[in-house]
Amino acid sequence: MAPDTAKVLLRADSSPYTIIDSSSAELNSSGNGILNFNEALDGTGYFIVINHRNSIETWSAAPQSFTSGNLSYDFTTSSSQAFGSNMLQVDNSPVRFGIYVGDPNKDGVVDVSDAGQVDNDAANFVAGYVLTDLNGDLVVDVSDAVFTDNNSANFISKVTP
Ligand SMILES: [Ca+2]
Ligand SMILES: [Ca+2]
Repeated sequence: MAPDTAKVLLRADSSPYTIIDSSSAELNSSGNGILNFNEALDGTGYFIVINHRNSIETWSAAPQSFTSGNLSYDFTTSSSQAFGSNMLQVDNSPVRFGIYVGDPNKDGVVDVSDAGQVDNDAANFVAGYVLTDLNGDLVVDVSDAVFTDNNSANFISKVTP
């Protein structure tokens, strides 16, 4: 993947799933990142919520807890690592899953309004670190529009408890 910043929230394990803490870090080309949280407690369950600038917000399948100040969670091993299995297989060897991209207006749904935004920027040859560059190559073109087209056709939206 193209390295990019993700914001990760820790949310309480029961309704209304209050935001307990948040942290941002750049995820590397393997999708790994180390985040520091100041408010998290050992032995308390938190949903891990990934927020990325133009992707669908994605929650961990179940609450996770810290032990001795550490928590490791890998979303990529199976779609079932995400709440509602809301991820897509992005590689066969090794098998890897990723969160859905294509929500530059960040309303939790990939639909025609996102596709319109990408199509407009592609028509205007927009380049750089912009929300409509969905594959992270710093250019907005038809290869980005494929994501909004496919994911809107499949009615991709965020799935939360
Ligand atoms: Ca959207
Ligand atoms: Ca692009």
